[in-house]
Amino acid sequence: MNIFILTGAGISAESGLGTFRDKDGAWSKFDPMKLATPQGFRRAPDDVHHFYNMRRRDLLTAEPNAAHQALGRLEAGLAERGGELFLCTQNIDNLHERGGVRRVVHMHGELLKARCTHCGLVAEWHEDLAVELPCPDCKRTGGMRPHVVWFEEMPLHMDEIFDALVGAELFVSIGTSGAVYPAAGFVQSAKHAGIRTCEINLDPSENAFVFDERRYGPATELVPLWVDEVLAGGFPARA
Ligand code: BJW
Repeated sequence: MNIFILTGAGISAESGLGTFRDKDGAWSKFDPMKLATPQGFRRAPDDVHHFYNMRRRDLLTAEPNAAHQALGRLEAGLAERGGELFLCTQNIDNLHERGGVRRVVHMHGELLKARCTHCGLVAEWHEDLAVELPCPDCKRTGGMRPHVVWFEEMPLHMDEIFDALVGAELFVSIGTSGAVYPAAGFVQSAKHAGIRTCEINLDPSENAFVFDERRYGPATELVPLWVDEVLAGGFPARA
């Protein structure tokens, strides 16, 4: 079976990384228009660097949880059975990779990479970023930014993602509120392509009503159980 999984901040919540729109989420304390838009970065780059520097430091001490590890098991198990996992994440953390998934597509970028807006360099980056840091390649200052996708910017790898989505037999959304497009529209695209859809989340997402099947609870409990079911052949692609 070919499975397309979309993950969001909820899958990393039990690893201690905050979500965005939950009661204590980032957007309850900070203004996304100031910290997650190109205009916000132009107006107050120090504030944006501070926000991502804190999150980068948190990520470097976080560990993958049972849900990340179960998806690593799923990728290997599907491959043994002649199937494939396409894991598309909105998360900028690297916990899927560290949980054992070999191929992860980061549509909103990666926190452990930096990009130079002057020369386009994208480099691994584990340190704090600052306005005065020169680009390691072109040496100009003021252009280094986190390699993440802010509002009004085009998400990454969209052609590859849509090809995989329409080629899948099952679409599963895990730990995302369904508030941010284009990811929030994937379930509709899957439905139009006749693909079975399933949501696994703590609470119903904004587009919960579209899914064929819904399971609610913590990802660390529900995802390993669901993976066991799939690998035992008890979760067929068609309803
Ligand atoms: C648990 C749990 C546990 C908790 N177990 N579950 C219509 C169509 C197309 C586009 C748009 C549109 N309307 C508006 C737009 C534009 C915009 C958008 O969608 N805005 C909405 C707010 C309406 N989208 C964009 O701008 C995107 N670009 C784009 O569309 O390009 C085309 C374009 C170009 C020019 C002009 C206009 C369009 C880009 C979106 C970039 C998003 N960036 C962010 C921040 C950067 C990365 C970062 O800092 O990390 O990405 S915003 C933030 O939201 C972050 C996330 O990836 C993203 C999604 O959040 P997620 O993952 O769903 O988290 P939460 O907190 O919302 O939900 C967590 C869920 O987990 C909850 O449901 C909990 O219940 C659950 N949970 N604990 C299981 N233990």
